[in-house]
Amino acid sequence: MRWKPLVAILLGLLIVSETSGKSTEEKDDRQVAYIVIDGEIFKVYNNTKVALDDEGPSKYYANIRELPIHIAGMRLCEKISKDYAERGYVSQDDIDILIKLIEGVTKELSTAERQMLKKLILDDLDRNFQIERVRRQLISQNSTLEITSQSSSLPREVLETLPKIYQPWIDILYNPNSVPIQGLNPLVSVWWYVYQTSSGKVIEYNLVFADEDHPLIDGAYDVYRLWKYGRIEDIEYFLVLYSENTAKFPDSYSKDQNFLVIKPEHLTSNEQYSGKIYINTWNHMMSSQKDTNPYLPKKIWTSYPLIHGNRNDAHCYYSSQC
Ligand SMILES: [Ca+2]
Ligand SMILES: [Ca+2]
Repeated sequence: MRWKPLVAILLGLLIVSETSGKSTEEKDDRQVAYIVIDGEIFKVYNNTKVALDDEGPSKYYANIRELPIHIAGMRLCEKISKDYAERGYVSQDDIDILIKLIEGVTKELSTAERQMLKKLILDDLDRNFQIERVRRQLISQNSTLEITSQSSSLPREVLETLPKIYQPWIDILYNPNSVPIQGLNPLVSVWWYVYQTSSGKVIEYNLVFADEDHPLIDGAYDVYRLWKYGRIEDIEYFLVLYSENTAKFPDSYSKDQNFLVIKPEHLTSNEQYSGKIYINTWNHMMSSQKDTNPYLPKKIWTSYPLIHGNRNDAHCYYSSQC
């Protein structure tokens, strides 16, 4: 009968931790205040902690003393994105200043790490440009078919193409000893949207992950994404060309890259759609045919929140910028 006292102790510990957890939250809630800077509203807890992203499952808080750097970073990201959209290139000085600002709220990077971050930022700018191009193409072929978001009336082409998503467990489970790939980046939701084009129906699937973790410069890259997108969640997409049963990955194709690739390439390709989506890299590049990490155990997602909306709807649901 020795287990009884042990169970009682364990239950006691659970009750204590539950109670203390709640009291901390209540204390935070009581002391919440707001600060408005340059038209943006920030939530401040206990006069010290600022919520920079508290939409969706992943949160990002910063010390209030760092707030001016974060705001400067957000504004510079806006300018860089605008310059890139208008001119097709950006000032190297702006990118260097952006990286200095990122270092100001994370840590000093080595020369190699700075180069790595610069490449990630330039790839990201280019990628958004390409994604916008694909969206315009779809819309120009689109006869604006809007389909209801009621799950009871999910269209047949969505029911028939819902993906099974294969994600490595190391990306999902929390592993504090595996720095910086600590996990906790599970699939959060799947968004669907149907375009009626001149060559048939095209289903857009956006997959939302709680975060993504770069193997070497995760903190710095997270801050860039936070400034640029107003969220920590990572959103990747693919299209299913229904009549051909083809999956198209615009800048989201992994090819042969595997999970821990240091300098991932955002590739574009079409494959026969298998109904399976393999998440092959840490930044969630995909393939419908090839698992590039056959030795990593995986979670197969067959259950997930399924939400009607396009890429921008998914972005705005999780971003503090919309
Ligand atoms: Ca991360
Ligand atoms: Ca990603």
